[in-house]
Amino acid sequence: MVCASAMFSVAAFAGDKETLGAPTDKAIDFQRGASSLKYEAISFHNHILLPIIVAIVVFVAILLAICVVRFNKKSNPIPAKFSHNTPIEIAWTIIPVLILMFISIFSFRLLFAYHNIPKPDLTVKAVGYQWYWGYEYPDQKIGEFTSTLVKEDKLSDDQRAKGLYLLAASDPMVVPVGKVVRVQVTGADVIHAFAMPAFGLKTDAVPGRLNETWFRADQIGDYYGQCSELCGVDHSAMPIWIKVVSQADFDAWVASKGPKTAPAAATTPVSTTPAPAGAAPAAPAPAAAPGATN
Ligand SMILES: [Cu+2]
Repeated sequence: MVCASAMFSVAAFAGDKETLGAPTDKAIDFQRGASSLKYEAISFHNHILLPIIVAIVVFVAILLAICVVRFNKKSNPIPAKFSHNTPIEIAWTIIPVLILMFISIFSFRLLFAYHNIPKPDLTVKAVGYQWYWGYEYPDQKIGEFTSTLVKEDKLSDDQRAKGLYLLAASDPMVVPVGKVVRVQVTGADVIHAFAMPAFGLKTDAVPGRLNETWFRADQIGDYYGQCSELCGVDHSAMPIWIKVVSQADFDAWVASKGPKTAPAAATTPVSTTPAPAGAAPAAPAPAAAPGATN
């Protein structure tokens, strides 16, 4: 079993794939998305908000220029005395309301898209701890395993080349491509936030509360995010690594990770940094960890 897992971990994740989430040199726009929610969020920004913002800025700049040129002391020595203009006041109240209503149509549409989770193919529970993440697959009977930061001096050359400082994690959340993944998010100690820019996700991990979000990854690859709620001294050391694989690879990963009957205390943590007591990963031997390949 261990041998098969080791072979799997070498072979399964090879080949060209997407890597999103690392900083990109000289980039100014949003990072590319890899899920429908993110495409819609980017489209909402680029096609609805941005034109409206630009139009308003141009309009106000023109008004300002007119005021500066036509109503300065030299060209308008005797200023008008009136201070009210009812039609204009009605217009500058109604028009912004109409603009906001127009924006809200698209804003609510996006909000509902986030809220109305399609029938999930897979459920993953993500638990935020000070300072690492735990992932659990209840339907696959995979008990919680932890995902900790790969420290800077432990980064592989590949990770270094991809700019994965503070993004590389010991173990990924593995999900199949093209499937609806429901993520249940909670916190074990303080409030954290599960954020994955490539999928347009940011959901608070609140102790005692189970929040839900979802995504459907379009492309096989590695996606990186970070805890996005200030949660203590190592807040910056809580990377989130989602590994999107083919269904076959996912099934193989589930089999390698599979339900274990051995007590958790007997297993060796796969993390590069030791997880605190009580959070012993239910993972098998380190050889089975896909993280070892990256
Ligand atoms: Cu956190």
